[in-house]
Amino acid sequence: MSIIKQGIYHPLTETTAIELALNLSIFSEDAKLSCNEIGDGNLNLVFHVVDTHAGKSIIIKQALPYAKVVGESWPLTINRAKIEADALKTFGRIAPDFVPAVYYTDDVLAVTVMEDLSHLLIARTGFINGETYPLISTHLGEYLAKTLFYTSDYGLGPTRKKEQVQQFINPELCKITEDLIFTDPYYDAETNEFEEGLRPFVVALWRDEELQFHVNVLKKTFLTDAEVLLHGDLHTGSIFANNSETKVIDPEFAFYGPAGFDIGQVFANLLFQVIVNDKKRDLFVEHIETVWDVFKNTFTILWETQNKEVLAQSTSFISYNLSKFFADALGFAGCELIRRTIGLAHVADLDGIKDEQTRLAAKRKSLELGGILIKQRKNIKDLGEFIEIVKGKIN
Ligand code: SR1
Ligand code: MG
Repeated sequence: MSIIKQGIYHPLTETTAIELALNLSIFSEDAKLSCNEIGDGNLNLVFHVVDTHAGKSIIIKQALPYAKVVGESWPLTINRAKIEADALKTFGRIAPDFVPAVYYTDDVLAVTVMEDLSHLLIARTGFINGETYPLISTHLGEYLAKTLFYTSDYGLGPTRKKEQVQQFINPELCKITEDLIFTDPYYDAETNEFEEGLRPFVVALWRDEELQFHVNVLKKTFLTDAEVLLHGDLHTGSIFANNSETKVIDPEFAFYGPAGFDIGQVFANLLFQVIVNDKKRDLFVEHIETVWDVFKNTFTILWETQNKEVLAQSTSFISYNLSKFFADALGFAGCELIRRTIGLAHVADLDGIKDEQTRLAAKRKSLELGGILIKQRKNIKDLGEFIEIVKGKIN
């Protein structure tokens, strides 16, 4: 008898996840499956289902009706599973090399069944363990260029684009970002988490009216600039990698927003390694340069060859757009540096530093660099100047 309740949402267990997997005909009927819940993120259950005999495996991801990082007191729509599955399919059509394959979705159970990427490692974990993944920045530059161009008005045409804007309306997950990235770190909010040694710097930040003005402007850009379909949470915990492959996972925060947001999150999460990884700092600086160079070159080619908008193909207009993306990306990177240091949901790059003084010094650098990027984003004229500022602040 089936133990999966039909038509009703309920959280899966390792046993019911196996039953679901057998029902999908991905494995043979007599397969002996084993299953482990391996979710270590902030929001979802993740089941790893394996048929060792046939050498086959899948991932079953299920949204919980609350934020796992906080508990049942923070209810959350399970509709995010549909947004995530739709985004994986959309990004998978545009950039198949960099997105896991989706095998099955169930909107009632809020389940997505997808390719198992366990031959790869979460990039943040890999970086902390000393990996540098030589191709990750080239791959991310290409992924960003393709997903951001092909979902824009210029790559998709205005009618299809508006249909997609509608499909990816994602108010609850956007609200999390609006609060946790653009609001809470800038006042004494309950969600903030920081160690006492940082308090003087945090209080100074709460009193910095110039900073708050610029964060307000960036938040307005996030709220209103429906330029492209964003991943929406593109930190290094949303990327699987090894030395030859890169896969972008977890787009449950996907929505139409400013292109610079995804780029900025990638910059910021590479900057954490620039800040903490003395021995490999130059390699992570190079990764940031490569992400932008590959993004810019690939996006420009797509713009010039695939543009649906006749009048858009002027040098001055592409350069206007790239400058906007770059300035926005620097500002959003600054916001990400600050929120991951003093807000809810930190990063192990910083929190994992054992020595207190070293950790506090790294966190201060993150806050300072974040503030500079937010305030100076429109005055930083190019990549070279950005990198000079980073090096000046970190060394
Ligand atoms: C309550 S969710 C906290 C954070 O985890 C996700 O990965 C996003 O980064 C979000 O801001
Ligand atoms: Mg996530």
